Amino acid sequence: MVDLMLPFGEGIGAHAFAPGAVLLPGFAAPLARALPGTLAAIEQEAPFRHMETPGGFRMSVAMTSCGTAGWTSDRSGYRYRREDPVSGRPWPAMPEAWRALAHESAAAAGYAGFDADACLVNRYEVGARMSLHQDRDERDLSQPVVSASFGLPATFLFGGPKRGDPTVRIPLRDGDVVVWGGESRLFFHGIAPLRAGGATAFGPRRINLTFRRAF
Ligand code: MD3
Ligand code: FE
Repeated sequence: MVDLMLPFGEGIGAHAFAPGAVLLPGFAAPLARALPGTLAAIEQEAPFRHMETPGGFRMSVAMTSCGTAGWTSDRSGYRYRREDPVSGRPWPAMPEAWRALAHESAAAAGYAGFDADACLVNRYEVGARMSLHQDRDERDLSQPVVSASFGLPATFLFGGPKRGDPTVRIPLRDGDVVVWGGESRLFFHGIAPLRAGGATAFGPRRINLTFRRAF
């Protein structure tokens, strides 16, 4: 546990819980108040949608993106694109406060100079889940991924470099940030089905932002 004094953290600590991964509890709390309005603006240009996996399954998580690159999945595979295939237009701009959060979080975790060009916005309703996967569609896998969680808590499933490796369950709560770099960058991970909970400022759901350097 290392103490940090940074603009996004208020007397919080950082926990390194896997090789290269650092949990920054509450680090994203300053973004929470503006989140519903910011999401509404993004959603207006690039609505949440349930993408299809290459194998033909509908994802239970609804997704959209902002930034110069957005992540997409369809029958032809996973990839980042400069345009949203739904509108044919560029993705909405990444809000400056979000970009700054990603940069400051990465720096606090020891990854200076992180400049995200993509923010994938995941929306979980009760029951939605994300099965175990690796994130490897980004060009430079030496760049970390920064994730920020809002709303209902979720159980994050964290494995190892091989699909069959045992998983540990880590609670991710409103305002938590995790920086995934080093070895953990390619570890298998997922989200257990979201459990019902109380209300949030944006309804009974969870929002996860993942910041990436895609191109
Ligand atoms: C570890 N999202 O979008 S966030 C994803 O809560 C994704 O929506 C989950 O996995 C969510 O790809 C988990 C934590 C996370 C995100 C990206 C990672 C952990 C990661 C990339 C590499 C290693
Ligand atoms: Fe992932």
